[in-house]
Amino acid sequence: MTDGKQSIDVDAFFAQSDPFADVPPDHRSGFVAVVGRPNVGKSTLMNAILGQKVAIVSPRPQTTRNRIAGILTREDCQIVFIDTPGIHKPKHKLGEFMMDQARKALPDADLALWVVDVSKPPRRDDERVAAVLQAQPLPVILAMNKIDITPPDRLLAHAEAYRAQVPGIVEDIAVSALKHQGVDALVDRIREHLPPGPRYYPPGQVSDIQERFLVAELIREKALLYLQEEVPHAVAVDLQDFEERENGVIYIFARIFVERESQKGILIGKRGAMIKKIGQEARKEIEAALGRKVYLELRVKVKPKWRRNPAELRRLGYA
Ligand SMILES: Nc1nc2c(ncn2[C@@H]2O[C@H](COP(=O)(O)OP(=O)(O)OP(=O)(O)O)[C@@H](O)[C@H]2O)c(=O)[nH]1
Ligand SMILES: [Mg+2]
Repeated sequence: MTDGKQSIDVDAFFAQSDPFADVPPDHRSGFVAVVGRPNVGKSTLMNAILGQKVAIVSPRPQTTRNRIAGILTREDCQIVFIDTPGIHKPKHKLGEFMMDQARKALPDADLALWVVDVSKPPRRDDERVAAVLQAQPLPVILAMNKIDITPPDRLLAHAEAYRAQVPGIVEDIAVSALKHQGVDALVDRIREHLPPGPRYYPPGQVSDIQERFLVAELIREKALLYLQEEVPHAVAVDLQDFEERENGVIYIFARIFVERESQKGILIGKRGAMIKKIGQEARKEIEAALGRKVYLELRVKVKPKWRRNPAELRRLGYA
């Protein structure tokens, strides 16, 4: 190297930097569709598996509206989980979109992870899920969630009732996504049912979602958390502006849609108290997620029947 140029061993360079090259011979990989009725803890479980919040979570049913990929990379496997909206009987076009999202996750998957709330016996929506699963040739793993609130005698009876609904269940396992019980064991069982395969994504990638989507979702999550009854379901968040200002602060402006004037009143609250609380809580979490200081401005707008309006749904990414 007397001429000052460095020679590079090209093969060694690529072997080192190729995130896909370095997997052991027993490496497995595949796609897992996470399905179940609303509110059973699908998104909580996916987040627990990933050790990171990728999908929003709330006590209201029908929180998740889109398919969201969460990617778990371990030394011995890479599993792409597809979180889906809870399966239910749709009442409007938004609901139809959500069901479509749930169903579309299955044909591309290697395995279905059926999440149930084992503290309760199966109900009508669980039967809907069972029917969807039975129409697929996929192996099914039953994740019996919420064992932290399930008395042991009920666990046995309910487990039996859920198992009876889908003959193709290859494994069942009791977990608590909230308390992180049984989650690692569940991943080990999932891995066993996946084929040998490479990494599809670089190890650092945890999801397929964009920053803007996450921001809008975190705002919606806080609205879901603090609002009551039918209002949460009428909420959509339309991110209008997301830009870095000269002082390094990220300025975000979002419109929150509701369907009626009465809902707007509830969302704003007495002297703006509710929207302020939603904004404050959302801002804290957005700042943590982006690792930046955020200025968040929210405005509420009435969009009558947006959940039935194809053009609005398209604009909001629900089509
Ligand atoms: N006690 C208990 N609660 C849980 C557990 N897992 C989830 N939850 C709660 O159940 C509620 C629903 O959780 P989500 O993860 O949003 O449920 P989901 O199945 O994704 O719901 P949709 O997106 O509406 O289909 C939230 O209040 C969670 O905190 C658990 O293991 N134990
Ligand atoms: Mg969800």
